[in-house]
Formats: sequence, structure tokens, C-alpha cells
Amino acid sequence: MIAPLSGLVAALFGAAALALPAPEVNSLGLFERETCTNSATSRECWSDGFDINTNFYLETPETGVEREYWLSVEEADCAPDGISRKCQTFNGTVPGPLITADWGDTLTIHVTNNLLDNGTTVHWHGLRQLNSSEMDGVPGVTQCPIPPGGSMTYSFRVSQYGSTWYHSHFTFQVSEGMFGPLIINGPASSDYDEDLGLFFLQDWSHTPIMELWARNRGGFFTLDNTLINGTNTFTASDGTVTGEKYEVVVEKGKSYRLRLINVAVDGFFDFRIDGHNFTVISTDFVPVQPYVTDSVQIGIGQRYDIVIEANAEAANYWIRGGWNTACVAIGGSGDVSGDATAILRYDATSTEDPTTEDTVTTMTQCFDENKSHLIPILDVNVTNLKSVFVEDLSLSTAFHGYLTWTLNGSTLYLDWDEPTLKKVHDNNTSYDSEENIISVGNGFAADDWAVLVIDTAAIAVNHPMHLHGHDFFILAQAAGTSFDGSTDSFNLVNPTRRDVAILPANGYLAIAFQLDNPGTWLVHCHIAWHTGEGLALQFVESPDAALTSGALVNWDNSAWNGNGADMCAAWEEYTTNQVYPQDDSGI
Ligand SMILES: *[C@@H]1O[C@H](CO)[C@@H](O)[C@H](O)[C@H]1NC(C)=O
Ligand SMILES: *[C@@H]1O[C@H](CO)[C@@H](O)[C@H](O)[C@H]1NC(C)=O
Ligand SMILES: *[C@@H]1O[C@H](CO)[C@@H](O)[C@H](O)[C@H]1NC(C)=O
Ligand SMILES: *[C@@H]1O[C@H](CO)[C@@H](O)[C@H](O)[C@H]1NC(C)=O
Ligand SMILES: *[C@@H]1O[C@H](CO)[C@@H](O)[C@H](O)[C@H]1NC(C)=O
Ligand SMILES: *[C@@H]1O[C@H](CO)[C@@H](O)[C@H](O)[C@H]1NC(C)=O
Ligand SMILES: *[C@@H]1O[C@H](CO)[C@@H](O)[C@H](O)[C@H]1NC(C)=O
Ligand SMILES: *[C@@H]1O[C@H](CO)[C@@H](O)[C@H](O)[C@H]1NC(C)=O
Ligand SMILES: *[C@@H]1O[C@H](CO)[C@@H](O)[C@H](O)[C@H]1NC(C)=O
Ligand SMILES: *[C@@H]1O[C@H](CO)[C@@H](O)[C@H](O)[C@H]1NC(C)=O
Ligand SMILES: [Cu+2]
Repeated sequence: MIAPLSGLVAALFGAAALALPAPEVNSLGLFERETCTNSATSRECWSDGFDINTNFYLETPETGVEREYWLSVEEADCAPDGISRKCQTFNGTVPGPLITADWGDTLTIHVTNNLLDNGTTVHWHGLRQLNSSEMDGVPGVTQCPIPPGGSMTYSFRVSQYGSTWYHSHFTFQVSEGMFGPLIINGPASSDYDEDLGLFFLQDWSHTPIMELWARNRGGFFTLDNTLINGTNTFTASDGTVTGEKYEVVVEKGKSYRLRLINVAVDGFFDFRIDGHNFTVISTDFVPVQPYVTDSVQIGIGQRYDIVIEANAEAANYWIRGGWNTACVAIGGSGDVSGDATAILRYDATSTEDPTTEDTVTTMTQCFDENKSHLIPILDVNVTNLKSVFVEDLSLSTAFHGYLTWTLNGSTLYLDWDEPTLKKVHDNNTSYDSEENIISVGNGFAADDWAVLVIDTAAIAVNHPMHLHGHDFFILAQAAGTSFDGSTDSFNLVNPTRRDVAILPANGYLAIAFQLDNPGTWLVHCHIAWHTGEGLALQFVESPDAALTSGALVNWDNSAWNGNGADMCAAWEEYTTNQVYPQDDSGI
């Protein structure tokens, strides 16, 4: 249900929002305009020489600002829907505390592992980590896990802006509550009055996911509930209702930015608000030409920033995260099949439940939002395709004694104490087959690209695929058909760009990325079960450059990441007495 843009946006924001100053083209062929000041009515502006048209792959504001945060990884009691259980958290809450910075700042985050019996790492989802692969936070890929009692300082410059989450990448910790909001302030492609922050959509289990996994590795489980921004009601089998709905309060006449994100274990959500259309302004970390719609489908790890105009009759309205059964069917009992709901109130003092009806026609297939609406503001074409890597996705019980996913016959199973990046540092190219490494090579020019095609023609399952270290460009994406390199064509002209896209059932997904970031980069399905079941591979990109000018140039193996402690030695020491050995892919 899409409306043509011009009339509606003008109606929403007034003519001023559309009357952007005419951009000029500079000697680099980039759009540039005189400095304008960012405000509620000029969100496309940012700072001296930087705005919504800046090529953020090439230029980053020099703010000179370092923002420092401390995170404690700890077990805590939590009861998001009134049913109490043990969670793994950042600083005792789910979601964890907000981390925020301005575009171009350096973020320095000190993480201490206060868990008794688990290692940990922290990943900053979607951030490119340009020349800082060692800060990507993937155990067995970019670092050894932080052992209980250990600490690590992550420090990196943020070259993009927008909305994301930080989360653990150590086995299923993210599904036990270890995630939080991460906002990088920058320009936006549409105006709004107020920023409401991240809005988390998720599913939720009353039994820890690690416990379910230990009961039946490689199995499938129906969870108990769905949550919006960390809370919901729960109706037990005897009719008892516990918990509360999340409430968002708005003032009539104002417009609000809401940063939608799906952080589920395996659910896909159709987000909508009764009685309200909204404007989509970015997909993941990529600002897009604003378009008006009444719903967006969000896969795990994906973000859609939207602007809502509080222009309806002042009342209470249901906010809905609809569970898309075309993506993941529902089995067994529990109310996961129902919509996750929250309440939009125009009157903060009201305590009534909304009585509004859902009138939106949502997707009946499992597919990303229509790509012809996800048009990046910054126009980038894909140019010199150096390599096209094709991987067949299948299932096998031949490894580790349980059902795993395989890419070209190999499942990912990482050795936590032999991170790939350490091998890059040691110039050691003797990779194990279960590291699922694709070596991209060395010596690339600025316009060189690699393509990954994942073909799942044999399997009727949908996967939200995520790439670390790059925004990727969606060259092709099809359901129900196998990839044929001789006939299937790639879209190379300003394709939709993001960091998570759906690999459709029985189909294929072709993504391209620019070979501009030396390091080791994970590609994985963001369905937690599938990640645990090894649906992942790694790219080793420009290892020589990583050593000479990129991530590893200041690398000191004896003082891992400058913390004065060798994380791998500390991890190995911990594992000599560990309670729980690794029992999944490791990520
Ligand atoms: C939302 O947009 C659709 C399509 O333009 C329109 O038919 C509908 O009336 C709009 N709904 C609201 C609540 O504005
Ligand atoms: C997290 O908790 C620690 C204490 O355990 C505190 O020092 C720190 O400020 C908290 N971090 C945030 C971001 O709130
Ligand atoms: C992590 O801790 C949980 C208990 O909190 C346990 O079930 C799981 O096996 C542990 N995993 C690892 C790899 O330490
Ligand atoms: C959702 O919760 C997070 C904190 O976890 C908060 O930062 C954010 O503002 C909330 N979102 C909304 C829309 O209220
Ligand atoms: C995507 O949107 C375009 C333009 O609005 C439309 O022509 C096309 O049919 C849509 N595709 C799908 C699959 O809905
Ligand atoms: C991308 O290619 C299209 C079609 O050839 C062209 O019109 C456009 O100017 C190109 N964009 C850039 C940034 O080069
Ligand atoms: C995966 O296997 C297919 C079929 O054998 C082959 O064409 C392709 O090159 C392999 N992919 C990689 C990255 O080696
Ligand atoms: C890495 O080892 C190869 C031989 O295996 C050698 O040719 C190359 O020069 C080495 N690179 C570095 C940076 O030492
Ligand atoms: C290279 O890595 C392998 C593990 O994959 C290890 O067995 C071997 O000792 C390493 N070689 C060197 C020279 O460090
Ligand atoms: C990143 O490293 C490459 C070399 O691999 C270098 O050309 C580039 O200037 C570096 N970029 C930044 C922002 O540090
Ligand atoms: Cu998957």
C-alpha cells in the first residue's frame, strides 16, 4: 500500500521540507551545498561541508570528539511480560543502556564480563569498522572471547550515521537479552520534530534459549511471546494476564522519528500503526528518498527509520508488530502467532486500551520491502566486479551430530581461540574447512567489487542475511528460482543498499560490496537458531593492506587491542576449568 510521494510528503511536512537548496556538483563529482544548520526544519543539513548528500563512504566529519562508555555484562532477573526468568544483560536491563555519538566521533566502550560461566564479545551491528576490523566483536573471527572477569576496550571511529543495536556475538547471548540501542546522530532525508529513539520488535522465550538449544541441538522451538520495546502482556493458559504494553505518547500536530528494529530470535514483523501512515527515511544505515506507506516488513537485524505525523483524531491507537507467518510458521501453543502490540496515546493520562481496528493489508509472502521504494539518497553505482562467489545453501546432519546449515557442503564451526584476524596478523593461510573462509585477495582499486550469491533453491526457508564491515548492494533477489549466472542479470545502478536482506525461500540473493575495508568479515543468517547451526561464512579481504595500513597496523599480539592483556591467553586459561564447552557454531 504505497502512496506517490510528492503530494503526501508536502501534506505531511509542508512545502518547506521539500524545498532543499539546489545541490552543486564539486570537482569530485559530489553534491555539495553551502553550510546549513541542522534543525527540526532542516534535517538534511549537518555540519560544515557535510549533509545528506555527502558521500559517507569517502568522507567523515573530523569532530575530534571521543565518547566513552562502560558496559557491564551481567546476569539479571528480568520479567518483560511479567514472567520472571534469568537473563543475560548489559548493565542489568533489557534492552541495555543507550550508546550514542555524532557522525565522525570516536566511540570508546569498556566492556567487563561479569558473567560466571560464559565468555562474551560485543558487536556494533552495521557499523563498517573501516580499517578497524579488530573492533568488530566476533569471537573466533576478530578476537578471542572475553573470559569471565576479563575486560576489553572497543574503540573505533563512526563513519556512518543512523540507527542500530549493539549485541553480543557469543553463541545465543543476544537472544537472552544482551543487546541495546546505538544511535549515531547525523542528517536525515526528511524533517521531524522529535526523536523517540529505537523501537525494538522481538519474540521472547520464558525458558532461556541456551537451555532449549541444549535440550535439542539443531531443533526448532516455538517461543512464548512477542515484545515491543522490551515489554508486553502475557496471557497464561488459565487466563491470568501479566505484564504491560509499551506506550508511546504523542502531541497532536507534531511529527516524530521512530527507529524500528527487529531483534527477534526467528520472527519477521509487519509493523503498522492503526489510523496512521508514515514516511520511511532510511533502511539500515542508508538514508533513502522518503516514501509514505502504511506498513513495513522488518527482518531480523534490519532497521527502518520512519516519521509519524500525529495528525489523527486525538485518541488511543494500537501499534502492531504483526508476525509474518509466510516467513516463519507457528507451531505448538503460545501466542507468538498474535501481533505484538503497543499503544499510541495522544493523551498521556488515558489508561484505556485502544479500540481501533487493523485495516492494513500486509504482505502475504516473505519478502523485503519493494526495492523500487528503497532508493538511496546518495547515488552509488556498482562498477568493476572482480569476483562472483556462488554458494549453495543446504542442510546436513553429517557434522557435530545435529542438523546444521551448509554453504557449498561446509558448516561454520569456529575455534574461539584461533581468530581469523590473528591468522591474518601471523600471515597464516592454513584455514580449517569449518572456518568457511572465502579469500578475496589483495591489491584492489577503489572501484573494485566482490559479489556473493547465496542460492537456496533446494530449501523452502527464508533467511535475513547480514554482512559485517560493509553496506552491501542488492544486485538480485528472487524467490522460487535457482541462480543462473548465464541468464540472471544484476542491477548495478544505484541498487538498494543496506546490511541485512532476505534470502527468499527456494531462491537466491546476490549482494555486492566494495573492496575497500581490509580485514575479516562475517556473513551470517540473523535467525539465532541458524547462526548457531553454522549458516555463516567469512571473507578475508585485503590481508596485506590490513597489516600495512589497515586494522592490524598497530596490532600487538602480546597486548591484545592495547588492553595490556593477551585475550587469547586469558581465554585459554579460563577454558582449562570452564563449566560449559562450546556446543554450537560459536556465534
Ligand atoms: C494512508 O495512505 C493511503 C494511500 O494513499 C490512503 O488511502 C489512506 O487514507 C491513508 N490513511 C491515513 C490514515 O491517512
Ligand atoms: C553501566 O554500569 C556501570 C557500573 O556497573 C556504570 O559505571 C556505567 O556508567 C553504566 N553504563 C551506562 C552506559 O549506563
Ligand atoms: C553460557 O551460560 C549458560 C548458563 O547461563 C549455559 O547454559 C551455556 O552452556 C553457556 N555456554 C557457554 C559456551 O559457556
Ligand atoms: C525504547 O526503549 C529504549 C531504551 O531501551 C529507549 O531508548 C527508546 O527511546 C524507547 N523507544 C520509544 C519509542 O519510546
Ligand atoms: C514495486 O513498486 C513498483 C513501483 O511502485 C511497482 O511497479 C511494482 O509492481 C512493485 N513490485 C511489487 C513486487 O510489488
Ligand atoms: C549511475 O548510473 C546511471 C545510469 O548509467 C547514471 O545515470 C548515474 O549518473 C550514475 N551515477 C553515478 C553516481 O555515477
Ligand atoms: C561452490 O560450489 C559451486 C558448485 O560446485 C561452484 O561453482 C562454486 O564456485 C563454489 N563456490 C565457491 C565460493 O567456491
Ligand atoms: C606471507 O607469506 C607469503 C608466503 O606464504 C609471502 O609471500 C608473503 O610475503 C608474506 N606476507 C607478509 C606480509 O609477510
Ligand atoms: C596456522 O594456523 C593453524 C591452525 O589453523 C595452526 O595449526 C598453525 O600452527 C598455524 N601456523 C603458524 C605458523 O602459526
Ligand atoms: C584504510 O586503509 C586503506 C589501506 O588499506 C587506506 O588506503 C585508507 O586511507 C584507510 N582509510 C582510513 C579512513 O583510515
Ligand atoms: Cu536462516
